[in-house]
Amino acid sequence: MELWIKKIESASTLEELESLRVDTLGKKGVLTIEFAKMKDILAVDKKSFAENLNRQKDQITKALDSKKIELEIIALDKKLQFEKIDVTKFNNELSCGAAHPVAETMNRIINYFLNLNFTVEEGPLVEDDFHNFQALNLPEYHPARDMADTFYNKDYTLLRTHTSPVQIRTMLSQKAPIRMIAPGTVFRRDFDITHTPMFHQIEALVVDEADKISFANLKHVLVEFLQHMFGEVEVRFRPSYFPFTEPSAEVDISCVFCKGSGCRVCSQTGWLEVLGCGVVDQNVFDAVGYKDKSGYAFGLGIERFAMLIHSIGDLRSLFESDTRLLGQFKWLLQEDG
Ligand code: 2NL
Repeated sequence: MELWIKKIESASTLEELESLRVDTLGKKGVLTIEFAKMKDILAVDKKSFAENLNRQKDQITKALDSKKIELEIIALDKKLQFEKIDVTKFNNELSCGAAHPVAETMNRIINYFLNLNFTVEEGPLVEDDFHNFQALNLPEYHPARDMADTFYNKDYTLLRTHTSPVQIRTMLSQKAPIRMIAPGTVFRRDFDITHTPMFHQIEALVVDEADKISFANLKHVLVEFLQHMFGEVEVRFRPSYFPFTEPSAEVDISCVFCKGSGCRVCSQTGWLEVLGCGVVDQNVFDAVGYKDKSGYAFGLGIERFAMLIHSIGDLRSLFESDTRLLGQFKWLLQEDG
């Protein structure tokens, strides 16, 4: 038995150890054969014979077990040497995605107004005439309702042409005060170098008791917002007209490319138009049953903002799904987390 113990102790692989186990404790192993002799042993000798065999079996089992643990540790060490992972190594081949510049710009604007405690409201893309036009002081024969500008369905529903119906729905379901933005997809029958039939808008609406909200409030919020988005720019308000606001204004920033000195992008004017705004027209409040209220609203096109922020020259490149465009925006993920 000493010999078997020695053999076990000098085994150098788990396979070798396993065959030693079979040779000793296996079905035809030396110890198993010894145990089988029990039946031929005289009754008086049986006890000491069995005790002796069991002791030997214990010794062999112990030797096998401890050698097994030893060899397993060695095998694991060997395996780890080959499978070592350097967690500090940078994998240049890892490729990650990027938010589309329109989505990223929309998120930036949403986050800005969330910080000002505005709520974010949503509504259906398929709208009806009341929410999209009538309630917004766009009467029945207004040119904006023209079949040439609006996608109408057979059942007289339509694809919303702006996100304003979301504000109408919000005013119909909530009481003032309201501070909200409505970001989303809108549709118009326009397709040329500067227009796509599907694009994105964010509109904002603030409503409170009569005389509480003024054009001055609107002007302050917009100047702060535009300087947050575009940096140190001049902001200019030009009188304009929208059916849903009175007074109304279009807002320009000094050209982000030439700093106002005149270039191709700003058509030598030094200014870029970025949004439209105004004080909510009383007719809109009447349409939603708001009494003695005051408010301001503004609306902007996300694509235009994205193009100005990222110096994208061609609107169509935003809709071509060319990964070479998206690839240029991966760094934004690292910056914003
Ligand atoms: C633009 C101009 C604007 C609004 C949108 C609005 C909505 C309600 C009431 C009053 Cl419910 N106004 N929206 C007001 C002024 C301008 O958008 O150029 N958008 C791209």
